[in-house]
Amino acid sequence: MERIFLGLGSNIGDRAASINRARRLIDGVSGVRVIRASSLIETKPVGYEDQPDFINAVIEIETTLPPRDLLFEIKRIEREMGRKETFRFGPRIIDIDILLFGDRVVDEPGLVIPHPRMHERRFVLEPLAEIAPEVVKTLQYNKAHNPLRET
Ligand code: PH2
Ligand code: MG
Ligand code: MG
Repeated sequence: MERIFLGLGSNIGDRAASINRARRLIDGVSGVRVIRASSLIETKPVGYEDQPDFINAVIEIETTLPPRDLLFEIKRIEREMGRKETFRFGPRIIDIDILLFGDRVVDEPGLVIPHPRMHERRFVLEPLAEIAPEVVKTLQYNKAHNPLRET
């Protein structure tokens, strides 16, 4: 069984309600089931700092959908929840990112898996470690032993 993890974030409006609603909408997609959810944590904005604090969480799902179709459903839910395109790393009512899709590697326009910045983001690693500590250990092992790593 492939283990699939999604990152959720919100820093506009009722942030906790938006995370919970996103979780329910994801669970409601046909062919998708949420099997584990982390706690909600409050985090300082990373990347672009002049914006409100976030609430973040990570969920584990099972799905029969391939990554592209899952991404399509995620984008539909973001739109349905009122997400407006602002600027990169800017404030958002909901952000849903595919972090890991088993051990698949995808690098296409608009879809990169594993999520390229997840390894350096505490707002991802902390809730991920809560629901899947062995996955975070593997990520950190791979990062430490990858001969192509920088520095
Ligand atoms: N998402 C970003 C940029 N910065 N910072 C926090 N704390 N949480 C986020 O979810 C987040 C961020 C881009 O998606
Ligand atoms: Mg994001
Ligand atoms: Mg996103």
